[in-house]
Amino acid sequence: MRVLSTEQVAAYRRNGYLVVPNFVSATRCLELRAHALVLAERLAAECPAPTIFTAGGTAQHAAEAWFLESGDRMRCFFERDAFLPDGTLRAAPHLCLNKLGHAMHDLDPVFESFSRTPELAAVADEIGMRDPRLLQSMYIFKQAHIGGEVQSHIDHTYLRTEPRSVVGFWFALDDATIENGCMWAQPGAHRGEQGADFVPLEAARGTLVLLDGALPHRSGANTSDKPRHAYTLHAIEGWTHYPPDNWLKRPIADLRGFAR
Ligand SMILES: O=C(O)CCC(=O)C(=O)O
Repeated sequence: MRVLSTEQVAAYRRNGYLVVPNFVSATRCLELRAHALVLAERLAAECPAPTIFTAGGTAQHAAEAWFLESGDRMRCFFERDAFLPDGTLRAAPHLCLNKLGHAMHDLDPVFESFSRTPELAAVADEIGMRDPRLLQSMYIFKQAHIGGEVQSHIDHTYLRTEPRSVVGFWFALDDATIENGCMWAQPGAHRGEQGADFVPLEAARGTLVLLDGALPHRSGANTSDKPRHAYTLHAIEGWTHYPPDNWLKRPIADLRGFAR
């Protein structure tokens, strides 16, 4: 199976990103979206008091452990602006979430089948991955009005292998526009080229955006009244060294690829 053209692969290498419209059908996107809301409601109900994410001291420590121990689990994380001054949530918990993370691709059958497809296996192969392993999944809500900004970063900082190998597979489950906080990336910066401005990666529902692990990218706050749901997978090469001081603690040998 061939999914990307030679020109698309060349553009990915040159720019460090590739926007692939219509990669997933709208129906599949809406199925995942509906399922994520049900899962979110369950996870939010199971979550210890969400106020633990607001304050300093012990509370902050608990919040960090909640994050750091989520690499092989499904957990929910709240938006900073979801809290009223008295510490209570502005709306139903699942409408206040920033994201779910970080192992839905292994632990949830609906996410698993979205994450492991022959088309994704072909894309990974076409961009030169030899032994892709799924390390992390995130369901990002970017809620209307309160969806926070994601500051510029490279994924290799958070998911480090030696040598560098991480690739992001980001799926627009809603139309992502400048207004509702689409991704932005700096073309060519993964090759050390400096000077290019960030460009918006507007993406209609069903679009796949590939991101080289060394490419600076960010997304704006969502000040609009339209949510911007997205799902993202990060894959690393199985033959690399995965240093144990990475925040996400999973042995590389336990990770599986794109095949079901
Ligand atoms: O969806 C976003 O706003 C940011 C996602 C991101 O940074 C990533 O998938 O690496």
